[in-house]
Amino acid sequence: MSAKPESAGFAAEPVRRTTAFRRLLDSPELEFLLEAHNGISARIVEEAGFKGIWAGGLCMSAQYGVRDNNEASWTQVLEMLEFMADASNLPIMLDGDTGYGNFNNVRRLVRKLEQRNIAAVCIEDKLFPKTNSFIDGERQELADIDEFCSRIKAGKDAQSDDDFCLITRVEAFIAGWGLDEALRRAAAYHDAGSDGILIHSALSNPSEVLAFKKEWADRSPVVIVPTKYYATPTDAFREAGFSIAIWANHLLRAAIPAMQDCARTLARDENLQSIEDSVAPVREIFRLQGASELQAAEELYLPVTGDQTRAIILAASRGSALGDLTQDRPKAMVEIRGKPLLAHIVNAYNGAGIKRITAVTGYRADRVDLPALNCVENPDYAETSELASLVHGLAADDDDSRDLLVSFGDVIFKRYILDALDDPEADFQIAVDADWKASVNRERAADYVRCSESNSKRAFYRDIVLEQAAEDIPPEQRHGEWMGLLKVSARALPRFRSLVGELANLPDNRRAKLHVLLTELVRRDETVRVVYTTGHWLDVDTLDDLVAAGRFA
Ligand code: SPV
Ligand code: MG
Repeated sequence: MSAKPESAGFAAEPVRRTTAFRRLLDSPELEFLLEAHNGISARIVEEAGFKGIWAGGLCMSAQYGVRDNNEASWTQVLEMLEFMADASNLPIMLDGDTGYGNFNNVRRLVRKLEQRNIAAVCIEDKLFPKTNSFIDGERQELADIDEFCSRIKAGKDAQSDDDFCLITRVEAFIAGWGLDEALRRAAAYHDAGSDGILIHSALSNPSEVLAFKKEWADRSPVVIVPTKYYATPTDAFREAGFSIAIWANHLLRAAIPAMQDCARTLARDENLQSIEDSVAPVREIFRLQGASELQAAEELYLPVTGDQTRAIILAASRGSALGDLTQDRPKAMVEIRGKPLLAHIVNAYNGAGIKRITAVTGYRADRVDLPALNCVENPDYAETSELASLVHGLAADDDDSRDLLVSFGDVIFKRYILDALDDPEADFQIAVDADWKASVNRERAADYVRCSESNSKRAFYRDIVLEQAAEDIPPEQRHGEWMGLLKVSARALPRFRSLVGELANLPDNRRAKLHVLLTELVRRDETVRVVYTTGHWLDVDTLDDLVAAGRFA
């Protein structure tokens, strides 16, 4: 495929990782690969600015907790490579050990690596199962040259991308042979089609690799792993003309003392304070995982759920009618079937997928303590009422990107009523019990409503709107009782906020209840949609209500 010229107005094609690796190998500069052994370390290597990754056998086996003796299977290595290739865009060279067998294993390996977007593989002239070069290297047996060349040829024949690289690693020095053997092997491997030579040495000085490079000259690129001759200045490698230096194990080695220190400190101190400042914040893990990309994708793909709604529960009042029961707690915390009233309300919200809930507290605010509930206090609860509490609830959460539900801390309801307030077009929706007569004998103030139409089968198919809400609507004009549930669309929230603020500032409204707000919405030509239900809610005012609530819950 020919590259499209940028000047012709086409975007440049992304460089394939194989091509990127081949450029590193062929570059006249000394290039560097850093070791990575899993997805997160691969990302860290890329972020640090490296141009390529060494997927080293030592560190990959170590992160699995096994020895560098082919104890991890080659497919386990492959699986990890897949995570690494997903986590970074860099070309990765696999330390393919001996190729995991003979020519047949190597060609299958190459095909599988190409499928996983791995740019290169390095195989070493030893026998399966291999041993790490730094463990008794002199006792390690080298492969027969011809047999090893068959691995190289089969690997090269198997690749389908011309830029995929197969590097061969000469272990002659490791196994105690001299320069002549190293050169003899390198020449044979080169003739078999190898793209470059990795010359390895376990000496603490670079004499072996420098001697090799001097004789080999530029017959093909030469790669080194200076783990043992680490004290050599990097410029010495540059001057000698090496192609790539591999820092082969340093991320894992950096992590080991950090993990050991952290583990020992925690075992000794049994608290997290002493290590908190020396460990990465959790959000750094999220960043490295790319969590923000998923959040953006969720907004794009996931259906809108209840989580698009938040709630404010007005729970500031004592509920004196409950006598001793509210001596040391607000009404919302009185227990019904072993759980506070408020917990039943929170459960109904949670059941509808609503988690973000603010409770406005007042009387004995210290007793309102439920998990995952955000509390805000109305300090003037004794001299104010519902409207003032709502001001505090709105001020506590300025997220106007979600719809808002408002309800009372002493009203329990079935979850389906929340689901019924589901008109996406409506800016204001209220739940009204059409069966208001069922509770008319109770001695209590109730928020009655007059609507555009009474509840009926016909009404089910129509948009019913609120006309008035008040405690003193004459019985013949009542269409139902408002159960305290109001839903405000995110769209209307800015309007709603300013109206609530305006009304609450009027001196006459210091003790105003929410029906004042509903009627004012209507007066200002807002459409307040009415959703009729019959029953399935309960306003807890008296001891009798409490008994009924026990049955209801
Ligand atoms: C590796 O990193 O696994 C290597 C280099 O093969 S070495 O450990 O030096 O043999
Ligand atoms: Mg290795």
